[in-house]
Amino acid sequence: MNYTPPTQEQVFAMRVCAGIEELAQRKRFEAATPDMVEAIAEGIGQFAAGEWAPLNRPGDLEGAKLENGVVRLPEGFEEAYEHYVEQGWNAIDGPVDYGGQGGLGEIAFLDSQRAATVGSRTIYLSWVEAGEGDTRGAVVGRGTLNCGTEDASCKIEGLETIWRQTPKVTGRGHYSHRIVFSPDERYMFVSSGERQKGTPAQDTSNTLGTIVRLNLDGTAAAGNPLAAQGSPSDQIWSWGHRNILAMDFDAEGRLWEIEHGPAGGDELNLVQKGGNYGWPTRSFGDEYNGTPIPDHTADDGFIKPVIDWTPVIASGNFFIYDGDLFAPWRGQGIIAGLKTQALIRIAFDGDTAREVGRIPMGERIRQVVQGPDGAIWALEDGEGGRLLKLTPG
Ligand SMILES: [Ca+2]
Ligand SMILES: [Ca+2]
Repeated sequence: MNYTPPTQEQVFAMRVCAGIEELAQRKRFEAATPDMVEAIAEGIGQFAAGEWAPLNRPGDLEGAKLENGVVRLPEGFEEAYEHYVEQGWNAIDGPVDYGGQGGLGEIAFLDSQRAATVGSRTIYLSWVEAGEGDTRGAVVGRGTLNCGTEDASCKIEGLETIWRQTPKVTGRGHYSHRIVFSPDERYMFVSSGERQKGTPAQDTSNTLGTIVRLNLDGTAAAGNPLAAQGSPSDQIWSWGHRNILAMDFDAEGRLWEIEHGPAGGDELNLVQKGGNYGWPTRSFGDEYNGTPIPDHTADDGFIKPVIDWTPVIASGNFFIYDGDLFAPWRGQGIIAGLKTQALIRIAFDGDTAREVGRIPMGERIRQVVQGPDGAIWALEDGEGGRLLKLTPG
């Protein structure tokens, strides 16, 4: 097993800082010159890394501000977090089932709702909820993030659960629960992991081991390939997936995903309507106990990975860069490497791709996102993990 979940605080901090950076800019980053993280910057020359915050809890950010004068936390940040955890979802469905590989999975905003001012916008969240008899499953909720115009305090209001992974099963593995939107913002794609159960990924009467394509209200979108089979099959866009923590659309509107293999066999896949990606029947990796799994072959009837990695890279997430600050990286995928403790770059050429760079970071990297100004934000994994803002060196 090569994946541990971020704390809920870390996920939240990452999205607040990078997804709605202007909020952070207004209240927190009145900062000072960021400290250079010399261990990273030296000898790499590709970027300078400014350390903005250690992230255990929002309160720790507050402490950092006092200690070194560099990092400041927006007052609204902590308020929003507390509202989110204690009032937001508890008011709807009870507590988040945090543990194993799940908890708070994703916070997502529509690109079209990015703005120079904070104001109000729709917020999409994924998390894990408990079911009957020691079972659990991922869900997606939607609400409104309202931020004050004067003090940047924020509240999530009207949070409703709009999608549930089906069925809930035992264990705490492979929720996936990533959220991305189609470029036209008509559809929400959610990665729905196979919950470490293997075979459900080939059974399209459930949504485990799939990517689902939904309307923005969480209902099955029209035109899905298994619509004739009824619910929940009508949500499915592709299947035969294992655990997808990384998904993004490229500039041409193609959806790419990276999924964790078992012992070996991490995959970059180009996601196609009705595609079956082979898990658990085929994998370039083998079971953790050494039991062989047949490799993908040309005639196996499944869609083959565009890149496969053995040993695994263990991606935390990835995004396709479209900013200006790192102009040579435009159009490339930037992957957060957990086990690899690196940022991994991949270049696309039509429907193919290849790895073109691996930047050692010295720590497990949980998540990378692109900020509005083209800077890259990277979050180290685990307690004490730092939030780094990367700009060209
Ligand atoms: Ca596969
Ligand atoms: Ca194999």
